[in-house]
Amino acid sequence: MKIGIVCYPTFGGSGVVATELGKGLAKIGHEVHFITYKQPMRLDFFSENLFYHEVDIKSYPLFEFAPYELALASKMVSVVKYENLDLLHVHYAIPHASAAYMAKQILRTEGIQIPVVTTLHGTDITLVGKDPSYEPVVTFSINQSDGVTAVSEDLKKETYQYFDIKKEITVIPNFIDLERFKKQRKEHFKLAICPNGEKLLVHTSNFRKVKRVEDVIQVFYNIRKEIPTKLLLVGDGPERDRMERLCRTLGTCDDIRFLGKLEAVEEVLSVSDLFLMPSEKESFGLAALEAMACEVPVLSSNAGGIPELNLDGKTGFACAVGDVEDMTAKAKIILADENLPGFKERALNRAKEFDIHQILPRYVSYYEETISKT
Ligand code: GMT
Repeated sequence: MKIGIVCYPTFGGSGVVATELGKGLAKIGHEVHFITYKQPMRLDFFSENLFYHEVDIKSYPLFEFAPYELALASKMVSVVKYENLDLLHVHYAIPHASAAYMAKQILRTEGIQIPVVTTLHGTDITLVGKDPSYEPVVTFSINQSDGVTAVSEDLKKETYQYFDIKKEITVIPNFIDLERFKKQRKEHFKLAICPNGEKLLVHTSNFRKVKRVEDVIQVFYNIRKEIPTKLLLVGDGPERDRMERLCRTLGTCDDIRFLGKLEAVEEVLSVSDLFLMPSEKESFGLAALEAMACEVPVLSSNAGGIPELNLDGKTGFACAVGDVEDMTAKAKIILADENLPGFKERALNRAKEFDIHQILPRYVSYYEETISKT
């Protein structure tokens, strides 16, 4: 097949999923055309089946906001037409699904039919999409898509709850490349960070409010009173400054390292004992899956789709959002020397259920089904 993939090319989970999906499809012989405003992260190599089309956003003094959606729709039209695409797969409803609808209508006037699959990732529904400033367009463009997928059962449920959706939503969970995300021998890292055999906690995110990074620091602070522990914070975003101030107030700065944005996050995960994800909302929790693939158990909130991935009491624990006391107690259970190996093994086994080789064929079948119906 010839597939066009539209996504946000930044560090966010939806962009990572879209990029890895495209790379996986290209590996098994499909031709994949990425359409975005910037070269996606992790797409920095040559493959005969991968193409990148940059959306050209023209500015003009009259525009306070350049109309990205129009530039995107125009680019979709030309790529579908000149590359003879069979299907467009847009990741994240806003504004990709509505731009795809516009492109589809334009192409129809030229006698070209292009099926559109929209994948919902989370904040496009739970945070941004249901805001009245976007809701009518989101509802319309989801209903106009030829196929709709969501990354968890919970996200599917929330979508039906908040929007008047007539379409069937198919759940295809996120996936992981186990050849990249696996425990690596990086003992020298561990020794450098934890010279006295301390336990190592880790959190990776885009440091937005929804991630509740303050709970990570608070849980760490509580554990450290009893167990020698260090904390690595990977990523960056709007909450970073406030978190640095919190560390100073709690007097924990010596035991916390802010690593910023890291491409090779698997190296840090390889030496970690516990991954923390106390998010307020999380449709799936891709970062937790990456940790589990590196044999790191997960202490999470039970928000959204996280419990579909992190099995409470088995691969870690899923506590109520904001219940820092319970999170501390559960973290201590996981970190106990007699429990940790079991949690690590079960985390890895669970991650294997989301192996890209198992999930990718589900997208391929979904594409074939959608094309045959259009
Ligand atoms: O979590 C974010 O802020 C980024 C966001 C995105 O759209 O890139 O992540 C969402 O999509 C990921 C990939 O499907 C999911 O793993 C995340 O759980 C989801 N985030 C939220 O629902 C908050």
